[in-house]
Amino acid sequence: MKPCLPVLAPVLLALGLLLSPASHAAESETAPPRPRVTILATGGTIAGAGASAADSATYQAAKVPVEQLLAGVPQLADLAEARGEQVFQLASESFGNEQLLALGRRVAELAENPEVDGIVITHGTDTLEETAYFLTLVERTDKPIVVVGSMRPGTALSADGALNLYNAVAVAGNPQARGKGVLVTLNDEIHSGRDVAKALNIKTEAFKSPWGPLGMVVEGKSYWFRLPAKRHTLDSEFDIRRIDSLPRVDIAYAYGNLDDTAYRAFARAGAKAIVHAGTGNGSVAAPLVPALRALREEGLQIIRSSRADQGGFVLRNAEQPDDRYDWVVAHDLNPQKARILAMVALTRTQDSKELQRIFWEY
Ligand code: DAS
Repeated sequence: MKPCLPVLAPVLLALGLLLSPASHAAESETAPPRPRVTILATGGTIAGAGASAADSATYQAAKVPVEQLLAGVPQLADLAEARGEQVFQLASESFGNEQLLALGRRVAELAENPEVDGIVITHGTDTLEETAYFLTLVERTDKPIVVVGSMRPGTALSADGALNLYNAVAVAGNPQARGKGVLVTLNDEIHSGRDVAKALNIKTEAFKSPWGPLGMVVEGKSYWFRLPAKRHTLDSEFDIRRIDSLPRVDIAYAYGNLDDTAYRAFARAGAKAIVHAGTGNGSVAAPLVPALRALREEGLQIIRSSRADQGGFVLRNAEQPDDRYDWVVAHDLNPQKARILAMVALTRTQDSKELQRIFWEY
């Protein structure tokens, strides 16, 4: 005859295998409060929708509102008290300086709010790396700020957005994520907002950091292996609350047979700096040097970076006499990140030696 539970209960209780209703209630009363995470939605594929489940690459980005994103992942409630806010509904290739500033200001307001423990930003993947770097430069907080996107729309088979969002909220609610700069989580990895870039445009394993991810997030738990080495957030000299506008900085992509047409056009359009996305070690074709030197003499900053897609490593006076030409080198920043740093730095200095210090430190 099977012994019934009332007989077994005292034994199970004694063994701690069965919590009495009272201790259950006590346990839930003693469970730590869930972190309060705000999710700022801006659009992108993570909010995308395709016509059929087989459409993993053919879809419209920036369609699904934030309430629906959150409703699609009810497990978020196990991780945090999550609330959503729709900041924009854009494919991120359409982000401009105005979106960067508006998003940065909203993040700063939330970071100052004692009722907010962490912030997640859902974002298109095309310019996610630029936004993440911008925020790491200008947000003066140690609260976790996690930028997340997806490579497939939520309507597709094996969509990656729901788990990416779950992991992003897990990291944003994790006190261990404090003070590590702005983070990017996709594909189970935790990357530094400074280092990460979109290396592939079709795989879920799209984002790479040349020096490796900071960690992993698996089943909502974060595992850390490295820390950022460059200045960021609380250690930054920049503050979104003191930036009214961003100067124009353009990127000229180098290739064989390039002439100075693009550089002169950018200068005429009012660029304060041009990032030269050079071949190899940020090389500059000989016929181009006089034009870039002339632009420098007219007051425009020249910043040498590398078009190498796994990240460059441009050193001063290696390929070009930067000291003599008074040019700046972008160190290991790719051209699009060099542009972000140049814009932010130019809000505080026009001095090329100060600019170079900033490129070494950030
Ligand atoms: N167009 C892309 C963007 O919004 C879609 C994506 O991959 O998120 O960045």
